[in-house]
Amino acid sequence: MITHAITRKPGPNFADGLTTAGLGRPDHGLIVQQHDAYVCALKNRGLFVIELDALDAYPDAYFVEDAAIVAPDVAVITIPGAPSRRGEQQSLEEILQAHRKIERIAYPGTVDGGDVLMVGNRFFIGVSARTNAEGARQLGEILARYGHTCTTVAVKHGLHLKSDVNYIGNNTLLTTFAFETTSEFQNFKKITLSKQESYAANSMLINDCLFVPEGYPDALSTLQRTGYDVIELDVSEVRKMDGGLTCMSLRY
Ligand code: CIR
Repeated sequence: MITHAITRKPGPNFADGLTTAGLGRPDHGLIVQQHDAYVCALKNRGLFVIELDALDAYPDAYFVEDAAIVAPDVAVITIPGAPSRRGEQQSLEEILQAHRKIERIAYPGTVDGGDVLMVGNRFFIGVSARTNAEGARQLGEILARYGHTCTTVAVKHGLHLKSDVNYIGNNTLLTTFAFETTSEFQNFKKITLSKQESYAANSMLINDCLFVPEGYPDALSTLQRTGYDVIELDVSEVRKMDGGLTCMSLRY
């Protein structure tokens, strides 16, 4: 049961963050509205939300998911893969130490939390342009010490593993074509999205509710058939910065 979330407000300079999306410059007023709606939706599902202030020096810092991994009994503070994001993790560590034992990734290992998919006590760690093999190795070793099983998965498409594949309960993965036949995921049932709707693979399960990005009608109707409550949220400005629903919170 998820009871807590940590979020961070997007700062006025959030549009200076990293992006490859090519969808135009995002609007600050609009992302603030979208972020507020996101936080509000988490609270409406009963979560206690710890809302952090923007970090002026780190325009991508509202993507809090990348700077830490929160497992049931440990939080692992990462070294983000992008040099411009290294330093976001400090203020998260201060919060998380009240809730979990803290472990840390050590350089030259790098890990972005967006590459870490948790399914019960199994973790899939994407090795990507951001999470290197050494980071994945260290994270695997730490999580194994806490009784978790880890499997690495090559991310050859998209920014992070969870840009393309997310767990939605009942042994089911919501995925794009990129991971449909990945051998590491062979024992899961899969819902594979069409190319046009692949962005909706970054949907987020919060207990008995699925948060889905707005604007993907086929994904929406498929997910409504799962029996979960489904909530659509507009994240158009977040998408322009290569982010999505899971990236904007740490959930535990
Ligand atoms: C970045 O490139 O690092 C940010 N602009 C986007 C990070 C998105 N995070 C995520 O998918 N977990």
